[in-house]
Amino acid sequence: MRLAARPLFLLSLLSLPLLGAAAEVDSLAVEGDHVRAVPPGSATTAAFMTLTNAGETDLALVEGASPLAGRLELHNHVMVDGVMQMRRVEAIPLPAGETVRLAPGGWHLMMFELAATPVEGERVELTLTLDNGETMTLEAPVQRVQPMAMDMSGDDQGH
Ligand SMILES: [Cu+2]
Repeated sequence: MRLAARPLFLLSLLSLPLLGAAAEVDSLAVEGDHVRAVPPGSATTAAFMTLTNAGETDLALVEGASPLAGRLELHNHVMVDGVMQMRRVEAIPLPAGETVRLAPGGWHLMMFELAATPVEGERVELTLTLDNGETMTLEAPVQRVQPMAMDMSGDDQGH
């Protein structure tokens, strides 16, 4: 039952320190993390954020997980024969000194097998794993996200 299941994976705001959505692991800063609000019954959604590697060592995001999603994949959009398609990738590179945006039409965290519908205003726990073994956990707010115009023609809509 959807409503009963929700507290298992959506965090209680009362139990959280008031740190905001940003998180930091050593040299990596996360800003603007959010999960796309989707219509009830949707099987998938996506998470977006801006990652800045302020250190001197190249990093890569190699894994993501969330209690909301039975499966989470790293995705990118690529142009194939003039058509934008989503592709699973093994890693999202985070070069030293650079800022990488996970945004509609580009890199994103694809969330499958949703345990419930993420509703605007809620927060969703996301755990990111880097190639150096470090992990960070975010509490990403659920927000409405405009799909990229090119997504509208295919079944990749909204990712
Ligand atoms: Cu995707």
